[in-house]
Amino acid sequence: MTNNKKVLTWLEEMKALCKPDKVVWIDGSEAQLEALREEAVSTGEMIKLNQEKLPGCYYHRTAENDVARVEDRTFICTETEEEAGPINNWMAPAEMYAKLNKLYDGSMVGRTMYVIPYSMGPVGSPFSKIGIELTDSIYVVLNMDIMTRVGNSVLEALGEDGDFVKCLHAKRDVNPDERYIVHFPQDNTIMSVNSAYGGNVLLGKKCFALRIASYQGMKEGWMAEHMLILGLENPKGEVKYICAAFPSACGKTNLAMLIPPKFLKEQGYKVWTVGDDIAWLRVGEDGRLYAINPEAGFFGVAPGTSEKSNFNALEATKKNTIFTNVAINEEDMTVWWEGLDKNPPEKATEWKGAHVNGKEYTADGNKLAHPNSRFTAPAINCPCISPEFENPQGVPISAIVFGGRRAKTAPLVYQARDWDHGVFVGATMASETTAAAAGAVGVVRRDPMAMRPFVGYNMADYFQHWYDMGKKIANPPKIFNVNWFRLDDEGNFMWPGFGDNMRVLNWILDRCDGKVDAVETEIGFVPNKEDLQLEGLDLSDEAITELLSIDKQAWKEDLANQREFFAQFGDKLPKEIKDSMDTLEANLNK
Ligand code: GTP
Ligand code: SPV
Ligand code: MN
Repeated sequence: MTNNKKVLTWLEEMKALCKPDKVVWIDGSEAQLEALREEAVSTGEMIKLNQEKLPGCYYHRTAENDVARVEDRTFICTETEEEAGPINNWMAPAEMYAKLNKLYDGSMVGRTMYVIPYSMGPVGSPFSKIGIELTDSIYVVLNMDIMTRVGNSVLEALGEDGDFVKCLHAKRDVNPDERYIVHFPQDNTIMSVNSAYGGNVLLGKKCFALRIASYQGMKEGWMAEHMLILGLENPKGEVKYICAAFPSACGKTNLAMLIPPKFLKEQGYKVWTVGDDIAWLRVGEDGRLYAINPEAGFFGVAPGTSEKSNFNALEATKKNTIFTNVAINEEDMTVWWEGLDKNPPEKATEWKGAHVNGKEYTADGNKLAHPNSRFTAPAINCPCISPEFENPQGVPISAIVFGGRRAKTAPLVYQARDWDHGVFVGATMASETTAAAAGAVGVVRRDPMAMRPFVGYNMADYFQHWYDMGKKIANPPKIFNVNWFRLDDEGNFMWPGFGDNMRVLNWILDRCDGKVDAVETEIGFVPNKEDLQLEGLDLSDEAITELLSIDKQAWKEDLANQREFFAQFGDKLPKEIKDSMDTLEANLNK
């Protein structure tokens, strides 16, 4: 345990509030975790899967009303409303604490409070930060153990006087009307109540590593971003690193673990995964931007994950993995989800727990797995995990890529003119909403830097922070935007995506190396067709032209929407954004 007085004092206060029967410190030992797994199985909280086919794997089902992040119940409670800004829900801290304290009061009577010391980032890395999560859910303990570095080594690193993020989670009765996911950035505190779903309760992930960390980064001169990190190895054995920010369920895990098309694989191209969801970025002594992945596992979207689409992710889930809200194949106690293969199990338990004939059930258009069902897999299981995954200094970033789901408007790829224009490209991102958050799916909304749900302070200040960082990075990464999701008039994806995205990554790195020219358009640089490696693709010349084309009318409409979106920031909006909109307008009117 620890002599850290701040930890002990806070723990006593939280015990007095929640009134658990028992307090258990998580030490990170396999024996303790195994006992918890057994306990969770005995109470039905988890189901043990086929231990021959899926050793160390378990299944968990959440309540039907508790299957995704809840953005409308997520709050940033800063002293003033202006500090939280117009995008975040806000309430005065005193008022929110009073409201929450009533909900936590006695919430753990008859239950156990688990104390989870965890590190975001390798223990002891200069990038890393420590959190302590108190929870009454074994599911949370076991997931946190996969997703972060947990246990005694963290307490040692914290020492007697170290600071940490205070995280309190109580499951209660998962009442959606009293569900709150609340951040107090100025108090280093996160409070989550009435949920048991991933992003709402694994408080190291979105709550700490993005919302609190983005605030810390703004204060301390670094960045916390919703980005994958990958290393692309060329046939000479050189590895260059790329960060990419796509909104939830828009392809980060897939891109991070990409397997190149055959002809590129044969030439020696390869992708290494450093991270699939979150990057913490700092300026290195050489003036380059360096990134670490603060997480230790993947909390990935299950549906659509197959041997063909993402072999590496699927491999990662074959041992020591927790599956949430997928379907169970009752025949052999393995798992199934839409897109795994074309063969739904006949004897299946669908995600809500009903026993069904999977073939008949899916034939009627029902889904066996929830669209936001997930796997929690240790990063070390991934066959393409980067040798730099644990590097405490991080990896140097050559390119930053933004992207979203856009049926129209956004071309396959374009490059920003410079850092400041790149910030504008990120700030004007828009994407169709997905099942990763509760609410409507498929609605285009502005999602700057894929951070709309995750910036822990005023987004106008966040934009300014990006501009400020640009001034500190002597050798900044080049900035790009991609869109794998353009649709043709019949509603089919025009670009094959997945492994073939490697073709776009190679163009991006060629641009970083100054190896290829590009066409300057109204919105930035797009590829010359002949510079894209298109061999072996079933793609007509018209289709590729269309994918790279700029529809001026559509962009004029987008610009009008940008102006409307940015207007809500009033005088706080950085002048650079306004200038970039004016430049775009002038370009489109030329
Ligand atoms: P979060 O974990 O929510 O942050 O999601 P993510 O950004 O990691 O998305 P992920 O890679 O899990 O992909 C989400 C969905 O998009 C899956 O159903 C994928 O099959 C699909 N997808 C990923 N890449 C592509 C692509 O290149 N083209 C198409 N058409 N679909 C893709
Ligand atoms: C996302 O929604 O972006 C996720 C899953 O990565 S969650 O942990 O629920 O946020
Ligand atoms: Mn994510």
